[in-house]
Amino acid sequence: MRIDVLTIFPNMFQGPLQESILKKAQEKGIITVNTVDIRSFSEDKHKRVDDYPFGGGVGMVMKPEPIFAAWEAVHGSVPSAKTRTILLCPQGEVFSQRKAEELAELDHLILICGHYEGVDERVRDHLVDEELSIGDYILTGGELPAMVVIDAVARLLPGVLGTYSSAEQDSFSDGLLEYPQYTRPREFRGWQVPEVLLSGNHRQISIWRRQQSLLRTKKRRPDLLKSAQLSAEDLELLNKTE
Ligand code: 9D3
Repeated sequence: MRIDVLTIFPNMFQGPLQESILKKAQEKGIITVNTVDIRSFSEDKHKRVDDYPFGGGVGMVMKPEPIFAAWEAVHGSVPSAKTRTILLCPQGEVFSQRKAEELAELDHLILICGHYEGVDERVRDHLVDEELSIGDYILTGGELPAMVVIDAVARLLPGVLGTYSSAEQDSFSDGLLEYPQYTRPREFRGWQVPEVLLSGNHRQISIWRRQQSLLRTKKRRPDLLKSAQLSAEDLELLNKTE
């Protein structure tokens, strides 16, 4: 997969892309991430990328010309690719695991990072296929959201994660929160690891974990519990709260 990121802050991407799994995914050639500095496409003598809003109002609006020029420089760079152009902006549809799975099927993503108070509407109308937000809180720009999308999509591509983690991902799809996990030592500052996990009784362990997942989801994310597929045993585990 090729990912082009159109941004006025290309340096923001260097940290996250040069560590850990995203670094490996690039080294393995599974993803290629190319940041494009929108400012370098400004024809303005001051290299301006924003301007005052027509009609007045506070803040600045990102100009269309440098964004269109930057897009034209990368669009078509993957021949016959399934390509999608996505604008990261607060008005977008909220990004989800389902959306990450959908995007992981494509060959070429072009991510445009919004900034200032907004982006000229002609970018949305004539360049962008889809707008995404990462949630209901206000950030300073679309760069961190673009990194979130890259991270969530990249880990789904074949070969990025080990087989163990990929299988684990399937179990997450039951839509419950994870159970509590422990490692050595058995006692830390007087706090014990739950006895059942040391018992060697694998049936009891998996029942305990399932119950913990259910109870935790009920308490913290009742919205998830409503859409989860629960068995008769699950309902029993939820009701017998010791
Ligand atoms: C004055 C109205 N604001 C819209 C809610 C203006 C505004 C605030 C913040 C315009 C742009 C931004 C910068 N944020 C993003 O570009 C952004 C974002 C976000 O702030 N939250 C969650 N997801 C995203 S995706 C892009």
